[in-house]
Amino acid sequence: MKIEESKKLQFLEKMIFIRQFEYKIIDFARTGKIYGSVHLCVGEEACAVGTGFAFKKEDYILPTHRGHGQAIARGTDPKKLLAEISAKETGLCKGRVGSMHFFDKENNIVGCQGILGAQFPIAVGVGLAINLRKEDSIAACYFGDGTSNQGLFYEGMNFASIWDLPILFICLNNLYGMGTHYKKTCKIDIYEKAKLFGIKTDTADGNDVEEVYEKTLKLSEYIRKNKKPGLIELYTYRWLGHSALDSRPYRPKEEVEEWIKKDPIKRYEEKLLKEGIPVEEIDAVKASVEKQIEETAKFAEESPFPEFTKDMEI
Ligand SMILES: Cc1ncc(C[n+]2csc(CCOP(=O)(O)OP(=O)(O)O)c2C)c(N)n1
Repeated sequence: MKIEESKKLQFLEKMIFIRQFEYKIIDFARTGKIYGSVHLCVGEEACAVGTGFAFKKEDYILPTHRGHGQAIARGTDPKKLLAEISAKETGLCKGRVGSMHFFDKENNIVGCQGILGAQFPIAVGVGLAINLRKEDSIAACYFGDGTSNQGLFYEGMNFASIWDLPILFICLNNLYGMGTHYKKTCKIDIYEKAKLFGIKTDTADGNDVEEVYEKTLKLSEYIRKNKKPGLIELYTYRWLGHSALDSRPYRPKEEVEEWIKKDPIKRYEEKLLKEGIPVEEIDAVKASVEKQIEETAKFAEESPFPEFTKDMEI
């Protein structure tokens, strides 16, 4: 598949943006601007961007508890997202739900779930609604490797399969569910589980944005055309801890180093340079991201808290 140069630069820009957005959240957390837990997707940017760009406007998206990147790649306004994470009135959901439960009506993001597996029955409902309304959309349901051990995953697969629902299940296999390697909890990989339900599957290098994009696009078109579910498993790595409190003692140093060498952003930047995209264009992308991030942070910082919190001590 030939991907236009302008799209390639958009891939790069969005990946860099997502990474900087997540690091900005760390800044916010360290300086007391965020309350509660946040789950960051540094290292997994190619999964968010490669999938997000493969969907149509009318598709429905169900991100994970680690869903900032998935939403930004989909088109969510990052200012409203950071304001939401900072519990501000200008947030996507008026600052009421924060990092793990936001939705974005404008972009058909029908909600993230803090309860692992809760997205599966919701995706089944969305898939059923698409069929009943005879829409041309699909539902994209993201989940992690650890979440595939929830009973709701199997029920969701079964309903999607027997009712021929247009759902794309996207497994972000970052190797760990909190501190446990997926090989300790799954005898088989996650795409193999879906095969047991007669669901069409694929796998991709989750650190290769173009491969993720092309394979997601192909499987999405199959789902759209045939009104049948599919599952894609993306192999990637979460660079940071599960959440802010996790110092990652369970991961061998060599493993972390090996995955950092496969940095999806650095790798893509090198690929684009090799293809002849001038370094000035890449530098311009980086400068633009830096500016956007500062504007995003300023917006969130300067936004007011909801009125009802004014007498609360935090
Ligand atoms: C039903 C339920 N059980 C446990 C938790 C606590 N919990 C939050 S994230 C997580 C690990 C999820 O792992 P995975 O699905 O692989 O996603 P990742 O965090 O690696 O992105 C756990 C156990 C929860 N939120 N919901």
